[in-house]
Amino acid sequence: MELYYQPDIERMSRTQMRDLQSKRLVSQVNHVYTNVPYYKKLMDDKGVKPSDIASIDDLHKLPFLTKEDLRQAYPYGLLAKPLDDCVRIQSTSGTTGTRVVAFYTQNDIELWEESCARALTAAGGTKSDVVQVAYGYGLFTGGPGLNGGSHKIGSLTLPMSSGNTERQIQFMCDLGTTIICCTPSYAEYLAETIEEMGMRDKIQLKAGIFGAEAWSQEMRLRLEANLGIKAFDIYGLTEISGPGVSFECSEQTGMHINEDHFIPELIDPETGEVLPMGEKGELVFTCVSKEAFPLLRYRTRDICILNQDECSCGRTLTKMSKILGRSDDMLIIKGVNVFPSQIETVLIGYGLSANYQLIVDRVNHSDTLEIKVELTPEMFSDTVRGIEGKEREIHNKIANILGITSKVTLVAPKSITRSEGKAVRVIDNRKI
Ligand code: DLL
Repeated sequence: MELYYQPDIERMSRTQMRDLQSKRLVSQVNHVYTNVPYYKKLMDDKGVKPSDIASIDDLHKLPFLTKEDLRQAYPYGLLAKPLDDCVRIQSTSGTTGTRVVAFYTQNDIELWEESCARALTAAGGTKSDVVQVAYGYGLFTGGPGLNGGSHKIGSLTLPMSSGNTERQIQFMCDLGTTIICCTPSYAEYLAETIEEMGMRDKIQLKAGIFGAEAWSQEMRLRLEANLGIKAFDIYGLTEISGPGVSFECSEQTGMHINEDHFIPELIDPETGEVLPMGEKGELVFTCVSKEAFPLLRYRTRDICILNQDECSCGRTLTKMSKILGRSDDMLIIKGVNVFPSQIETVLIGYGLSANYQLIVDRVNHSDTLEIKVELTPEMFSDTVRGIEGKEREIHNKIANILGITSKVTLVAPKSITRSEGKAVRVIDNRKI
């Protein structure tokens, strides 16, 4: 069986990796300074010259890039190659009104697909697998990224895109899909529907590659049990290339970062100060191999922890924890910082489904939080315990953990609108 992986890169010593990163960084800074007037100005304003960057120890001297820079430079202002050399764009719709448009040369596509191929390989993927890609295709990076990765390892690729759930399941059974790639919320929906269609015995899945939105360890265990798979997290963002910036291996204790291409740093989101390994902070990436859209020190707003502990899979690539929240969408309710994932953990702890919505409002100058969560079908038919008692219990638990009161509403299965892509977890009416 042929495995697609590069042990020389994924398993090189820390010293070798630092040397490789330093070499690529120096050349990338020169490329960007020479070809991107927008970034040259940022560096000039900060008084940094390309010659000041001799190794990754100098990375901290470079200015940060933010979504605001992307907005200002839209659409071509951060392009580092002539448009003639670009072969693709991908984009996000941008829920906050900031659209990201990323450009790719053919080499950039290769590099991105290779990152996804490494992710599939780490999840056990080989040329003998049938990979069903149920992420959206089109401008969203999920479908094209995993599709390309799957081709690279030589798997039979089903470019299903998202939606049309019954057809997904039919194909899954007929063609013997072994690896499913989709958002974790869509995976839950697939699992529910497989159960309803009585197809559980007919599926041959062994692994799921789930990302593009935050999901908890509790959700992992449930997906693994319901689909009979091992569930792997995958992370990425359009600005940096798409899925495959980092990926989980069999150890499932964090996602290995493809740091030969994307150098990670962790910073204090308030001060911008670089934090040591093991601390919790905002993830920042510097793209050292990309040609067309190579962002340097890009602030992702994603909060996580980095570590370089030895991994049983043998990879030496730095690992990032699951995303613990975002430095910009963290909810502040009645002055308390709330990450939706904290609430999700409580809900799943009560055996509830992961289909929930947090509705935040302001009534008489005071914040309110309503937590709408779906009962599982078993709970819905169990009238013995009483819904009100359960709602009170969850309310008390959340009050205990977060220190805020909320209105908990348990609703019937399937009454919260399903998304075929990323679930809409938070509705903040205070901003409207
Ligand atoms: O979501 C790329 C992707 C596609 C990743 C498929 C994984 C699988 P964007 O639409 O640009 O790109 O959104 C990027 O989504 O900054 C995170 O906040 C969030 N995100 C992505 N992966 C994860 C994950 C794609 N595994 C934004 N866990 C990022 C938590 C994630 N959040």
